[in-house]
Order: sequence, then C-alpha cells, then structure tokens
Amino acid sequence: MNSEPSEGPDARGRPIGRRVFLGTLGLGAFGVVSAPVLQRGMEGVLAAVAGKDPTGLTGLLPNGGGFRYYSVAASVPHKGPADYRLTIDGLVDHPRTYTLADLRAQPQTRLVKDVQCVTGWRVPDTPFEGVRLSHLLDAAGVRPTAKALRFTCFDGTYSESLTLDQARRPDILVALRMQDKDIGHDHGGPVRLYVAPMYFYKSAKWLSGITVTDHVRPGYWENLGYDVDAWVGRSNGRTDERTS
Ligand SMILES: Nc1nc2c(c(=O)[nH]1)N[C@H]1C(S)=C(S)[C@@H](COP(=O)(O)O)O[C@H]1N2
Ligand SMILES: [Mo]
Repeated sequence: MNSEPSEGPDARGRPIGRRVFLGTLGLGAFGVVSAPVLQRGMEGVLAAVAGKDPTGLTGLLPNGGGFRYYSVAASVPHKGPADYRLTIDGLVDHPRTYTLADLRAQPQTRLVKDVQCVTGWRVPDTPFEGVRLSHLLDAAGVRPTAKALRFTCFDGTYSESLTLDQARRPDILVALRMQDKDIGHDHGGPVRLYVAPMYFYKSAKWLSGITVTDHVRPGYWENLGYDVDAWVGRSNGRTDERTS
C-alpha cells in the first residue's frame, strides 16, 4: 500500500495487506468470487461481501468502470419508486418530502466531469444527471439565518455537509442518473448527491435527508479527519487536477 489516505479504519497509516483484507472478508482469494460475479451480477456479490465486512474495506472492491464500491454500513436496504423518499427540512419555509416521481418531474441538469476519490482513483468524463440542489433550496425557501446543509442517508450511518454558498453552485446535483442510466443500488441509487468540484466522499449515496442548519456539522469521514471543504486538488493535502 502507499501513504495516501485510505477510507477505512487504518486511515492513520497502518498498511492493509492483501492477505489481511481477503482474510477479513473470509473469501480466500478473488478468483473464488470472480465466477459468481459474472453469474449473479456485481450487485448481489458486492452486497454479500459488504454484509460480511465490519471494517469498511469494501472500498477496495471494484464497482465497475474504474469505480470502487464504498459503504460504511454493513447492509443497505433497496429503495425504488414505491418507497424512496427525500425530505428537505430545517431552516426552510416550505419543508417537503419528495418521491422519486416528484424528483423526476423537476428540471433535470446533465453534467459530464471527472470523478476523483481522495484515495487516488479517478474516473474521467462521467455523466451525472438530476435536479440542481439550488433548485430544491429555492423551492424550499431557505431562511435568512441558514448557513449550511446536512445530508443524511437511508443506510442509516453516512452523513455529509456543505455550506449554503457551496450548495448553491450550479455543479451540485441531487442525482437520479449516472453514466446515462438510473443510479443502481451499488452506486447509491435511486438518488445520490453529486458534488462535482469536491472529492467523491462528498457525494453521499442513498440520499434521504437534507436539513438546512445554522452551522456546518461535519460528515462521517470529516469526523475521521478528511477536510470539510473538499475541493479537488486544493484539500486533503492533494494536488489532483480540478474536476470543475
Ligand atoms: N452513504 C454513503 N455514501 C458514500 C460513501 C459511503 O460509504 N456511504 N462513500 C463515499 C466515498 S468515500 C466514495 S469514493 C463514493 C464511492 O461511490 P461509488 O461506490 O459509487 O464508487 O461514495 C461516497 N458516498
Ligand atoms: Mo472516496
């Protein structure tokens, strides 16, 4: 391993050897899982492996097309048109709960930019499509005392934050589509946040709540040491090329 930050319990620099990782998951070797991967599809296999991983090391698993699969929760319920909900509340005049159909009925914006994870991997030219966060904030009527947003997820664990000024940028989406497909469960579907100019940990998967607050409350990884203002190339001690 190298000295890059790692999104796992060993973020403080202890190396995570391949044998430790495989042993932790109880898999023995990747060769053993590669055949069922082809037959069952990635989703079932990732869910099965993540479900046995108390360490967060599922971030080392491939998620297709250069992406890595991340979930800090052991298992995440599947949600779709019948039961998905996104609630916007807090310091707003018009709190609202959106269904998937409600979100699909809002104006959609498509962005094509690189994705950059703070652990080093980058996926070029990835289309994301959805509703601008600024549009939902305008509809909610943000109160003058508001300063920040807190994002929560239906995995029950993950959280993120943005300042209100950041959240009003046009390159931040409540995304319904990724790579020109509806976002699948493994990528945080049916709805994830997409924060184009920041490291991918800001792009909360399985988004279920947006609360407008009077101060920034750091998110899951930020409580473990990552920068709250996570501009690609200008934070976390990294010098990556910008993504927006
Ligand atoms: N709910 C939730 N969102 C999350 C994460 C997570 O563990 N849980 N990991 C973050 C990190 S560190 C990255 S790099 C991306 C990974 O997205 P992917 O699994 O679609 O590649 O999701 C981000 N959003
Ligand atoms: Mo990440």
